[in-house]
Amino acid sequence: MSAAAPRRSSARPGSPVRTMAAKTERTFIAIKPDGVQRGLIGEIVKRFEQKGFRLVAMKFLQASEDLLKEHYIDLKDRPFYPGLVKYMSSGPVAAMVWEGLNVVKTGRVMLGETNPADSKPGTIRGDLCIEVGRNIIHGSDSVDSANKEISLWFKPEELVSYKSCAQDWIYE
Ligand code: DAT
Ligand code: MG
Repeated sequence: MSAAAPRRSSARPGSPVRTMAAKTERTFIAIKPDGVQRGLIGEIVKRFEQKGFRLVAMKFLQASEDLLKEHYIDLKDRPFYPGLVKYMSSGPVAAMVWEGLNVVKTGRVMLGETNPADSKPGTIRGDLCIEVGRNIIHGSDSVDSANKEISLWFKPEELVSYKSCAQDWIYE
């Protein structure tokens, strides 16, 4: 690339800030009650680990209807909202925060489409489930929603800081 190539980033020339920040992007991932009951926690965690993302927080809980109503507040006017809240609160979920470069967008690609029928093989929903109302996993759809969801589900002190020993083999 020539030195005069147009810059897409608004960061100062030569500034490492943008790259550093992007590697610490975080997303909220939750294995839903059907994923837990079907014994898929290990399979799903494995995919995020093997991709190279870093686990920041993880907890196993049966979420209250109030928490889930808030989590899905943007969908409150949809006809499936009451059923969704009921299903999500019907059993334990595994709630997690994962970190890495473009983890929000890449995480959504790894999940597949909302409806498993539209999800490609190789994605979590494409490989492991069939119906939209039992699609086994949640993943934040934007950095803004990720930040909101992480603070809804986790206290700041539950987010663990450490350097992964694989970091320098995952990023150049
Ligand atoms: P996603 O989970 O892919 O972000 P969403 O935010 O639009 O999808 O919806 C949240 C969840 O609501 C989704 O994972 C499953 C359920 N849902 C969405 N659309 C639905 C529908 N048409 N019928 C039943 N459940 C639906
Ligand atoms: Mg969503």
